[in-house]
Amino acid sequence: MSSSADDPIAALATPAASSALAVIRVSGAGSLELLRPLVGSRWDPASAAGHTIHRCVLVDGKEPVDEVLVAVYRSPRSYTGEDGAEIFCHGSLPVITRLLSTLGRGGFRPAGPGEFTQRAFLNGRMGLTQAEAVNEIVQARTDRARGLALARLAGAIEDRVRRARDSLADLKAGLEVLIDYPDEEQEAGPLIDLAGLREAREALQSLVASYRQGRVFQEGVAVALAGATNCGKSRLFNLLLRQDRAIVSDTHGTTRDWLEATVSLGGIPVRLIDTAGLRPSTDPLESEGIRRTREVMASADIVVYLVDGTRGESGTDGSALAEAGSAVPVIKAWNKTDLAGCRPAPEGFVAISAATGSGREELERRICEAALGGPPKDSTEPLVDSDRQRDLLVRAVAALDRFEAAHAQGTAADLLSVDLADCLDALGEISGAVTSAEILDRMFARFCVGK
Ligand SMILES: Nc1nc2c(ncn2[C@@H]2O[C@H](COP(=O)(O)OP(=O)(O)O)[C@@H](O)[C@H]2O)c(=O)[nH]1
Ligand SMILES: [Mg+2]
Repeated sequence: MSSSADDPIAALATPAASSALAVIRVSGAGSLELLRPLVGSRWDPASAAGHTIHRCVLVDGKEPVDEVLVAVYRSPRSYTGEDGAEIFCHGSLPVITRLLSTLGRGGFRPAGPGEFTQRAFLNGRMGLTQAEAVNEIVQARTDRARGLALARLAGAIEDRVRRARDSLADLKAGLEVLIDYPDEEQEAGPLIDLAGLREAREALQSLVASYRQGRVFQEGVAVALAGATNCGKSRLFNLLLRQDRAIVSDTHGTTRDWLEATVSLGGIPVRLIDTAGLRPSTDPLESEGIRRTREVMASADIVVYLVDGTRGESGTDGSALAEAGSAVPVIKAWNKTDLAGCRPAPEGFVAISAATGSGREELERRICEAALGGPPKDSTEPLVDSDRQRDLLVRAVAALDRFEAAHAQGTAADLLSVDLADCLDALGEISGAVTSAEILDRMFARFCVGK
């Protein structure tokens, strides 16, 4: 993919599957002229105004292909900043395939992944963190992840980075004065505003710290439910899913394979895994199930380990807990607290009843905290999701730390300005003010085609 080109491109923006409607997007210099022979003779796309919609039959040569709506966009008031259109056609695979091949013969090149958004960035329609947010909102799996991505799309991160960058650029200008007129300091007082620098550092560091939570809301976590046979794993699985998925039975060893389903807990996409119960077994099928349970427990992000409170903790529980606890965070739950024969939950266990649902909120809160590595941040705080952004933020903060240390040692202004320049470069790369074609190509390659 060439990142400077504005040649006409086309791509399907909706899934290649049968649906009521599909949207095909075209963009690039001359794209409206290229549409002219495809729309019949009733109107001329090349002379249509921007933000107008036209109903027509698209033709392949003389043969009609589909009746469609064409939304026309004019540069620069379009998503990409170029002339372009969105074609709303019927969502059948034959229609989609035929229209794409017609457009291809008509002079449009198939777009690469993220190419529309890449052009939007290159044409100044959005900053790089917003371009990344476009992909994040497309990939969001919970309502919370959607909200966080939308805030980034609106510029939540862009704004913070720009503010820090502006104040550091002022600082750099002050330093430059010191370099050019070294005697100025005595007369003008210190030109280095350390308070402003620290404030910028704080703001950037808090974005770095938000990365883990940002990732968790976007990527989600795998949570394995484990424990002895009949402790209530499958019933808890169904309770957390709010749906009867797993077979619940008082026959020991009912669940043999593991089952999984995705649920949103506190806005985090959680892949919940119900496993075969742990107990010594001579049944080869059950033993295989138990072997898989151990694998799932070791590879999960979090293990919820259940103990049947009417039976208490066994030796098997003790060794399984020790094994899992050395690898992943374990939340211990004491189940069946609704039964009269249930013993009080020991220290360190969350008391729950998979039957009545009591203790569910506390268990869900503990799962979220374990996933986020602490209590969730205030929902108005922007969270960084991109590892590219995080790495650059870390670089910017490290440069500021070097600056402060060097300043404390009385280092000369021209040397100090090197650290500041490094910080400003890193911040410039975050929003894309400073960037290379190679970085852009790598970033947009992760997008879907049509975005
Ligand atoms: N009273 C009560 N019964 C439960 C509770 N949790 C599970 N059970 C029962 O315990 C038995 C085993 O449950 P199940 O979920 O299949 O256990 P698993 O082997 O760990 O998956 C079933 O009869 C469930 O109805 C609970 O919290 N309270
Ligand atoms: Mg089960």
